[in-house]
Amino acid sequence: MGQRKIDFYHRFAGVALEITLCAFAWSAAAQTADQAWLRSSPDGTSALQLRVRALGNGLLEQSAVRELQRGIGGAAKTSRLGQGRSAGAEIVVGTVEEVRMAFPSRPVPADLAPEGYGLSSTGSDAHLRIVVAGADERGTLYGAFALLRSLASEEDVAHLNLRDHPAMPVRWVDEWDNADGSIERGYAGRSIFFEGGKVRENLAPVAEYARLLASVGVNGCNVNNVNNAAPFLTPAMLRDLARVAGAMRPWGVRLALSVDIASPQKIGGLPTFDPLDPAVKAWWKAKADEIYALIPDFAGFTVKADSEGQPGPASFGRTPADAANLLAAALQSHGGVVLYRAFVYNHHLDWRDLKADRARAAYDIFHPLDGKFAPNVIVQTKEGPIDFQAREPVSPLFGGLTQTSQAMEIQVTQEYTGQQRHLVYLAPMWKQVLDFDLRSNGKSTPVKEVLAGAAFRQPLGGMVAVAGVGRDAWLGSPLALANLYAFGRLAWNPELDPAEIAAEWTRQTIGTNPEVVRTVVRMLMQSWPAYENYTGPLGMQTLTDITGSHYGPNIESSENNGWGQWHRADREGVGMDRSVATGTGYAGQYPPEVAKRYETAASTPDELLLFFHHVPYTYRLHSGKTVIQHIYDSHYQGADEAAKLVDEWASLKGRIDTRLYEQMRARLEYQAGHAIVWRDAIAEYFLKLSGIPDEQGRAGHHPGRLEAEDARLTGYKIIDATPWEDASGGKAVSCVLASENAPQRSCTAEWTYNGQAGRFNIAVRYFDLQPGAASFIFKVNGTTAANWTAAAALPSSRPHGDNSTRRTVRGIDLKPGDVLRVEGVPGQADPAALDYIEITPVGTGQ
Ligand code: GCV
Repeated sequence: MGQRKIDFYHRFAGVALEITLCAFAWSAAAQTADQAWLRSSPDGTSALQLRVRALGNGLLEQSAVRELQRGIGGAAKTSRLGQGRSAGAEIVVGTVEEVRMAFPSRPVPADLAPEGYGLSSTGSDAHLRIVVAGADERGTLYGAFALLRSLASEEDVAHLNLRDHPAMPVRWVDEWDNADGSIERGYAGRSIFFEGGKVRENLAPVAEYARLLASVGVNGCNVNNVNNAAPFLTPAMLRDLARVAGAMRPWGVRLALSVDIASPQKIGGLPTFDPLDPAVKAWWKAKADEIYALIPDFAGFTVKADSEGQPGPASFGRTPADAANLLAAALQSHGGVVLYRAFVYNHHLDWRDLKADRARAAYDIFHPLDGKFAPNVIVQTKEGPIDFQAREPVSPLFGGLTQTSQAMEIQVTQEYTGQQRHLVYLAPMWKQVLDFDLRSNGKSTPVKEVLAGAAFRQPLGGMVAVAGVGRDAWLGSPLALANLYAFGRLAWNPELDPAEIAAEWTRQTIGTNPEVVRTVVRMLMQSWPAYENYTGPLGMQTLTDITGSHYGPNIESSENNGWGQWHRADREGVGMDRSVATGTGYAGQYPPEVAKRYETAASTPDELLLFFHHVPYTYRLHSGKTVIQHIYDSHYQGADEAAKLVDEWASLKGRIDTRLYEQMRARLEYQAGHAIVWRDAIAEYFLKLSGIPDEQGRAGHHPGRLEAEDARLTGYKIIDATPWEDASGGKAVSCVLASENAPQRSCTAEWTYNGQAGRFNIAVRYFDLQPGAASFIFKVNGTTAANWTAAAALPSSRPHGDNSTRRTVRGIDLKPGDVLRVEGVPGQADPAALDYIEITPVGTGQ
């Protein structure tokens, strides 16, 4: 879209526009799109005298008109636009054919691509007419949203003449919702679709979600988990699912379902689910017919098979192509597609075998099947070869399937990237992947062109985001919504710049004040590099609890098991040798130019070095640093960057909605504290393992830290942390509940301050366990300086990096001899476990 400077508002209002977030949006009780980026008039009326009309009667055109009325009303109210000056002006919405018939003399784009639109305006003031012409009905809706985005971005809508269309046909979200209302890897409460084994009665949030999706061009929503999908194909559930499809239909979002390939046996009563068995084929055909009778615009199936315990065609010696084509045949006459996931791997690998490599699996299994898939099958591949880590190389499969339509799966729900408790704007990562040039046949082959079907001339292709929205304000954290927005925008146009997308989102969501926009964009853009720095840099992957929560640090959890997320850290060095010459051979799965780059440590970029090579800790990076020093430096840098996010946000106080400000302030402070938990766990783990000190003397030295295990303890018992790196010094104290009959009422840890007199910030690091809510009181010389309840919903029920939390009490005056005391009061099963207090002079850190 062009960068024309606005005079629309001046035309209508003659006032400068500065939209500030309205308080109603963040406090709304019902779950609405207003909680995300679609702001509308508080009372639903339009203050702007601008007629909006549709030329046709189609459902989507009506939605487009309603949306324009609502959006323009909102812009008018919030921007205090004057009334009446635009009387007579109008916005007209229609398909290209309708526009041509209504305005025969008006030039109309003749060759719009499917789902595309043209926006144009003629006349001025009372005679202004803006025409939204869609290639089809969906195009009219997308055009309407584009017009609203132009308004929010202050572009000149009085001189419009532009057209646009989506780069890729498949732009879906996948939800991993279970029928019981839980969501696999969801971090925003319970399902908006299901509860108690059924579709929810109230589907208003589903309609609002579809509205949000449509506003960024998303055209499909797969509503159920890829694990345990069989119950979703029962006749009763399908009838209920038709209501879900109905709720999304006005927004052009088609329903899709994850299916269990063993369904003919599990729910169909057949003795087999062999994809080549005629009875199985007939079962799927009848099932597809049943679905389309209920949901005529049904989009298709997503399949996870032979993966992580899900059944698959391998049980019968059949291939993924056999299974995909079975489903494709059933859907074909109805226009449905199959998204067959390439996330197929053996999770019982032998970790002692240095040639074993999970990263190889997708290519090894799917590349030999290239050309064998039916035309309505799309192979859906995660962006990297492992599993949504903080950084991975691009999956080589994108270059390995030249005769198959492909989609890329990414995660909006932040499974391995902070679970929405950490601000991590992922669009820069996705953009790197989209732009990555695979150099297939020695020619430019960026991933985005593969997904558009253009690189290898395939009929289909696209992007799919595992979204994980729930009832808690969609994604739990207000700023996490920038990821959902950015996914839609990049799937529509992968050429867009993530910073521009962030600015666009901020203007629509938080405010248009240029300083506010600059600050929020800076924060978003800094957030992924910061997270990568304090979790797992150099391509080591996220060094988290691989077999559990996927949240806090747990460095060895990936080793000595069959899951294959190995980093192979030992006393001498770290990293996985994936070279062809001496390693697993994974590097050789890329087209030759890229394979050559990754084959040697010297030619591999620093950020992926340890993904491809096992090197000594003393190995020098291109940056000139040794690997071990980089590990120390990046973790300290990442934690500092997380602390800066708090300061940046603080600069917005009073300039943005108060409730939003407070919500995010608390989240960012938590993140800054948890970044220190991460930093210390990893820096100290590698210090101990390598025995090589940090040149800057930081790792393992914490001058202001007073350990709980060294305190004068009353009631508290010293415990060993597991893993050891998750608590400072490997130990903590726990106010262990003695027994149900004689529970500990409270415990205390007390220290005498021996440092210099001055003013300090004092961080208290404790463990906020599930279930229960312990409380803490921090006292200086017997006077309470702070008290709080530890009631956050963090993973894990034992003291662990998942729930290790820092709370900073600021501006405390201390002199030698002062007594510092933490009183912990257990709450249910939360024993008020405590790690340390840390005293830092004000102005020198957290
Ligand atoms: C739906 C990872 C996640 C699983 C998820 C799986 C997948 O392993 O941790 O929760 O299962 O990916 O993508 O199928």
